[in-house]
Amino acid sequence: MNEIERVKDLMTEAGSVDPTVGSGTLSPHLPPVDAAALAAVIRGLSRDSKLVVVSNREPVIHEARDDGVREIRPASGMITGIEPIVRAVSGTWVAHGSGSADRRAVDTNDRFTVSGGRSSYALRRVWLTRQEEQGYYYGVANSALWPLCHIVYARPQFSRRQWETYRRVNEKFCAAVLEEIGSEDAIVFIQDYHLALLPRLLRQARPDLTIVMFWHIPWPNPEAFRIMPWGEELLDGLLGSDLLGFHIQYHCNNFVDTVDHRVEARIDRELFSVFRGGTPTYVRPFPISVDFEQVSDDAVSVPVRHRVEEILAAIEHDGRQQLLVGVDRLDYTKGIIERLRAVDRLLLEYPELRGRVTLLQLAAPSRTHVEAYRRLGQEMDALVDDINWRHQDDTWQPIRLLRGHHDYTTVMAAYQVARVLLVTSLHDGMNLVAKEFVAARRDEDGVLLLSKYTGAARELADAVQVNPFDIDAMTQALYG
Ligand code: ADQ
Repeated sequence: MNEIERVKDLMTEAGSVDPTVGSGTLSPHLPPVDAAALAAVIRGLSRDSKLVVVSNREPVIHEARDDGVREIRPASGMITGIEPIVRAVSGTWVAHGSGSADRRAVDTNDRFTVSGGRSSYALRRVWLTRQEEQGYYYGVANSALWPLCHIVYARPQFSRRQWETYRRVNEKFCAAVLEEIGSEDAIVFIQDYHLALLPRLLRQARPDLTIVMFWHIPWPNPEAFRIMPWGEELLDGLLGSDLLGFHIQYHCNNFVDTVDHRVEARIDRELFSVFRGGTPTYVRPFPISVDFEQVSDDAVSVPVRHRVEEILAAIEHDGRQQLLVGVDRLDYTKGIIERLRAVDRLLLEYPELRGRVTLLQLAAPSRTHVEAYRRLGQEMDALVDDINWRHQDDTWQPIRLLRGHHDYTTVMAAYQVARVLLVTSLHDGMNLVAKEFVAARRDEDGVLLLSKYTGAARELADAVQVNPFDIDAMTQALYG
């Protein structure tokens, strides 16, 4: 078995989840997926090599506040999934320095040491101009590729100028990675749709590198992908990797079918690999998960128990209400509007539930410079107002919206207070909120209402699975 194959086997083992089948109540029988297991995988590949993880989003952001500089951990499933790996092998993480105080925190080589937790690692920040951020991040990545890959009826926006910026920024990341590696052997582990051209750029500069790419979001079928004007270049970029990972086999199949339709390449369906330009790219599913034991322990810690009390006091919970909980980035793929409509309909159809059910929604603002996200925020606020106005009384409101980026303790506390956790994504590569909830609820007393269109739905067979586009069915699932 070659090294890539070995990694694939180990990662699949480490990332798989096998909860026992039941009736909607969770049993957290996940095998431990911890930093050590994932690190063992990467170490297998990089025994004598340096590990460099590359992503757009940085794992730690420094923000300037009135009272000094604050360190923020962004709400990102990519970071939740990948950080334990780089931490465990004390690797280097190259990412866009996006915080207002990021430059103040780095040394003369633009590096910052991320400590805390079990071990530390180096964060190398790449600086982007506002124009680069606009074209590459808000433009190609989040107005073209994100809607293209999720297929949730949000029309992708394509612009040649933005594509040129996207290419330039990928080149910038390439230069930073090469600088970090120097003349060493290295395995470069690239994250996500922001950096699709990076594998080929690195391959051309350093054919000896081991390049692993993980695509955290869905890959669409060839019919949906065909409208991408620079599809060939994007596919060629990805095919610079030795190993290309998606969460589930279905996305691997879509990717290989897309290659088949769009570029010249030799596809080996037995090995599930693509040959373009000499070296094979193995395409494999790695169902990413969370550090189950860690989350499980954190969820019952003293700070989380205190936060539970604080949350219940803040929403004036008087013990009579069952709490439905949502924890999301404010993103149109997460089905927040559909979830609100289902709660509204529940209260209309079953008025006896008024005063007895409350939805606590944590929503972290995201990509606020993209028009579609701004509109979503406005739509959500208007709908919450509307629903509360329709059903509330002097002592109770059906929807409690906690808008903002919440810390880990608050997220864990929200899982603890939930009778039902609502994950209603219209489409989602995996969805780690669902897995965190399973890990956090040792009491096996919470219910997970989970969209069928998440990668997680393939593994979490115990959850009550719903079609989030079908509001009536969601209403009935909530009532049941
Ligand atoms: P995301 O779309 O970011 O990830 P998800 O996997 O659910 O989605 O992870 C979100 C993470 O952010 C979780 O760790 C959660 O605790 C945290 N979070 C969510 N809302 C928050 C809030 N309001 N405040 C603070 N923290 C919050 C992308 C893909 C997913 C895929 C992951 C990992 O879209 O499909 O599962 O990458 O590959």
